[in-house]
Amino acid sequence: MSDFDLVIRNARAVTASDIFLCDIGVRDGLIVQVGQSLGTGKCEIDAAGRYVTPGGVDGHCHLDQPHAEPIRMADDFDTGTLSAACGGTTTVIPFAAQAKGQSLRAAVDDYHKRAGGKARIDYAFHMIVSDPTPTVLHEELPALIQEGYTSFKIYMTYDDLKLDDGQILDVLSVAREYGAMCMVHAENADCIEWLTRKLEAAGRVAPRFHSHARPMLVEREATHRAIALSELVDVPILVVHVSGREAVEQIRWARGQGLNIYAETCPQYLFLTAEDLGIDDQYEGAKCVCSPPPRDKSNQQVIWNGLADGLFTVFSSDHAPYKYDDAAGKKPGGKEVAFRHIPNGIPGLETRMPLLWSEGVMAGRITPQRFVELTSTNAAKAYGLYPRKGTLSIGADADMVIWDERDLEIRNSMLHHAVDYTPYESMHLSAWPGVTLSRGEVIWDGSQASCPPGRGKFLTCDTPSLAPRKLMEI
Ligand code: DUC
Ligand code: ZN
Ligand code: ZN
Repeated sequence: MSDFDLVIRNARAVTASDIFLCDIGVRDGLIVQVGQSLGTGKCEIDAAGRYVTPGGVDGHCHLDQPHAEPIRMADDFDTGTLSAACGGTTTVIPFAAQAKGQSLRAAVDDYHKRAGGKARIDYAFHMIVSDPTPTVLHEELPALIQEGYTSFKIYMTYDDLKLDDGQILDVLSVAREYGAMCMVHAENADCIEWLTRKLEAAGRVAPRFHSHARPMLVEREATHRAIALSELVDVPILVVHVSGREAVEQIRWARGQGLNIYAETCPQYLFLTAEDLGIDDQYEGAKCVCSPPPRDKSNQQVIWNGLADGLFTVFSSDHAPYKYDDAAGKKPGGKEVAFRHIPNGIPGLETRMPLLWSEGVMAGRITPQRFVELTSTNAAKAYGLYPRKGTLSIGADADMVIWDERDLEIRNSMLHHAVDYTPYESMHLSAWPGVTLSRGEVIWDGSQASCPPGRGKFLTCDTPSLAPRKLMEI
């Protein structure tokens, strides 16, 4: 009779605070013991010489999010979560997006239908609030937060999603009263529209002009405004996909004021630059059109600094999967279109963790503990999943990655998403997940996935520990 369902032996275990050599005992999908020379397991994995980290929690990815015709996301919950598992991510939190005029509840119900029976790893939902009507503010949002949808994203740009400042103050007040985390996409919509029209009038519509229409100034201004609105309401916010120096400076300033401003960055701001959007009229740059756009080498260093020194709270993929050579993707209706009409986003669910382990930890830029904090622990804390997810403690779900240190070249053909490219094609890495475990089951063994559609469980979220309720009047 075995003591455990699974024992991982000789792990070099990493949490957000420590590294220690241990065996990890798993029963019924949970970590039940961490110690030396544990008893026997029905299954045993020898991790000698290898790091074992908590499974990744990707707190910002888009899967099967509805779009107007002809655009369609390449990944649904089936392919998206398969891809996540093979890259060491064991929990995803994509977005139930409210269309203007739609009830928030209807958006959440619809999203459950899209995920159910398909997700291969555990998942929770953020909401996107695009239409904060009195019913949404006073009935739907409070009720949904109390039911375990405790985070939502708001946009300061995109015509179909953006909120004005008064609307932002209204939703932030609800976040404060009910204890929810508000994620903010900070870019100034009017500046982008004005610049886009000028570029179009000059015939400058190739993909690379996407970055000319969204200079850092538009991100800096909106980041500052979002910080001010958060300060006015006295509620934390999490500024998502921070791209470079100017937004970073605003966030550093806010932190210096003692404000609870959290920040996220993503692989594209470490490994891509505006040059990846193409030269002259090349259309292939459409593959890297995302918002905010990648900046330049010096800004990549600013982002690395923020990852190393604690400025950033989370490192997410912002996986937004559109095929390149496809009428539903980067060539809408089968045509090469002006940059305004290129769907924004790049794939990255599977490459997020290996990129940061290889180029961050193994290259000596961040510690293993900081890696864990950025890719797993803090997302679990920011979105109400901690300590069930995001750590290697007794009672936590046995979600883990055992890292293989080996040289490899990223090829789209080795990835499991349904996108026809990766922005990181041919990049050299020195590590990849050798084993991914979800609730004690091996779902990726370094070459094969074994996580059927439907095995992923929906997670309701607690009040985020980084955004506790405040009941006092302002
Ligand atoms: N920008 C977003 O805000 N979301 C999806 C992808 C992108 O580029
Ligand atoms: Zn965004
Ligand atoms: Zn996004």
